[in-house]
Amino acid sequence: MFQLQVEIRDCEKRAYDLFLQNLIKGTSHLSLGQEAIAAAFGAAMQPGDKSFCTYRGHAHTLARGVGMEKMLGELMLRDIGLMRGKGGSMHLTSAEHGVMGSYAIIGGHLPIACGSAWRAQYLGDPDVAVCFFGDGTTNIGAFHEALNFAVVWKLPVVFVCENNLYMEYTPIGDVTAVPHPAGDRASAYGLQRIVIDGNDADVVYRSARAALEKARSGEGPSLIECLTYRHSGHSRADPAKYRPEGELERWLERDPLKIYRQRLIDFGIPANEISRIEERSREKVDEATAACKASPPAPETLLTADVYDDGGWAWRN
Ligand SMILES: Cc1ncc(C[n+]2csc(CCOP(=O)(O)OP(=O)(O)O)c2C)c(N)n1
Ligand SMILES: [Mg+2]
Repeated sequence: MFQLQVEIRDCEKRAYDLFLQNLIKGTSHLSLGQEAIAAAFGAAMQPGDKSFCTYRGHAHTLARGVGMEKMLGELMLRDIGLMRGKGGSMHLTSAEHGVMGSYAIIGGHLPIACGSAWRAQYLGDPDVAVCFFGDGTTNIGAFHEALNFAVVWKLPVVFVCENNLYMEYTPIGDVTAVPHPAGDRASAYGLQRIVIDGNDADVVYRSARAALEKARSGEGPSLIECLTYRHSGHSRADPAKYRPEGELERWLERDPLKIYRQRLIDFGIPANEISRIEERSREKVDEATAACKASPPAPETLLTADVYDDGGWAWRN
């Protein structure tokens, strides 16, 4: 989990650098500071499980085993990218890895995750749907509809709220009736209130394992609220000036990588072994960046590829 967190951090930082170099176009939303949640769930999930994430989905996609080359290549809209450059940052999808899409419409993917879980239940498949979303999403109707539906049908789905205190630029506390936007609403759906430290990967891992086992054994859904903080702005156009002074610094003290690095040292892992993981991650990002830069842009023919299930399109015009 340490390696995964380091790799996600380095990959996200590189994505930012590439944007500044004008090699990544359009917007994107980084998970800097929120790595522990994706890494812990990535470690706890089984290969057949399905994940559903938002536009802030680079971390969750990497955590399911999608390589850095495919990730950065997709952000750079290169042929080497995960979807050959057709999707970009906000639509990362890889059915092969169980990454069933990144959704830009707030709350839109919660009912879709229910659909996936319903399919598994109906067919008797063992996979669980894990749905990641932000605190702001809890004020959207689809959140409440999906929770009710999942509980009534006892669906194998785990809802994971990443409470980073902000919905775009608005503090979630200013617009929400309860202090914990997901946890405090769980009882309305007959669910246990689970509010955890989302910056400690071990804490998230234990909670993830319990919820996945519950879902897999036919005991129905869970709702987990993970407390965390994004180190940068909402998207890269956002300098995050609206945050009160000292808030970022306080959260940097609780940086998930810092916490986990210290945990490894406390466990007696030699410092050089930890550094080796960090160095290897930087090398991997450099190698991936070079491969992406060498890759051609997405071909124009891609525009009309994969539009129809049967592969054809011309005869429809
Ligand atoms: C239905 C809908 N309304 C508004 C938006 C614009 N929007 C994009 S991100 C965002 C904030 C979401 O905040 P949160 O759920 O806390 O996720 P975070 O960005 O913090 O991860 C909003 C309002 C949208 N994408 N979809
Ligand atoms: Mg948020």
